[in-house]
Amino acid sequence: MTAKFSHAIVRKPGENFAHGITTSNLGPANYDLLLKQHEAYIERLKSLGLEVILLEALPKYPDAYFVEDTAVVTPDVAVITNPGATSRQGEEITIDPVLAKYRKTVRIKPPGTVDGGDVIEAGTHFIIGLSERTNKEGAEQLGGILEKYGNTWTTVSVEAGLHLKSSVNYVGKNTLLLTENFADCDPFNSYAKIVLDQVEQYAGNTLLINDCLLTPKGFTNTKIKLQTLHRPIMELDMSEIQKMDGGLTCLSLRF
Ligand code: CIR
Repeated sequence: MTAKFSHAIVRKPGENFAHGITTSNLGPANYDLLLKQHEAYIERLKSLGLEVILLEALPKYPDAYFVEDTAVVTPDVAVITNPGATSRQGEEITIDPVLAKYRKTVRIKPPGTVDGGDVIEAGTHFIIGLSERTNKEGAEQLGGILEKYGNTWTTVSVEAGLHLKSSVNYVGKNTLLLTENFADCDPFNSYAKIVLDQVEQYAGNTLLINDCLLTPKGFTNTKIKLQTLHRPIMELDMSEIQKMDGGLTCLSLRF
């Protein structure tokens, strides 16, 4: 069973968003369009019945609207991360009191680092990507906390892409949507797999909200493949957010 979400935390992108970290070569993002895409994302979450908690931009942290990286929220606990990028450390401090209204919060402590974008939640099983942002120490701390609440966990090495969820996402029905280079990884053996076309890798960042799949606009073959799951599919234009290395999951914390 996948958790049903009733809430989402999002944060407005700040005017200085362009100072955020990016490796993309898609050109500069347009702020007005980025804001419009962010607003459309919020409206979509609301239309799916979620109560959306909108936080103000954090001028000191141009990447702070990628709130997913600051916590891992389960039905029982909110684990506040220690983000792996130095320029993002401190974002999590502002998320703790917001989540504390809904869950007991527990912190990942240095030298452990974790970005929420590296953590796949598939029911009560968690797959933690070891990446440039999430280290072994952080994964072990997180795994230990998850275990305390009756969950299981494993790790997988992230050799390509920024975060694990840049390439692999749980889309319900015991199925993972993933890029070809993750298709043969052992931790994914017990799942059905939908493998993305090489040219549609970005659509790997598809977000399951309750029974609906939110997927980035313009990835036709992925949409066709997702139709085999017999769930409603909704597309959102993510062009500007993609330019900042972000995707659909990154923009919210769901619980
Ligand atoms: C970063 O590099 O940290 C941001 N520019 C993008 C973060 C995307 N977050 C995510 O995939 N969970």
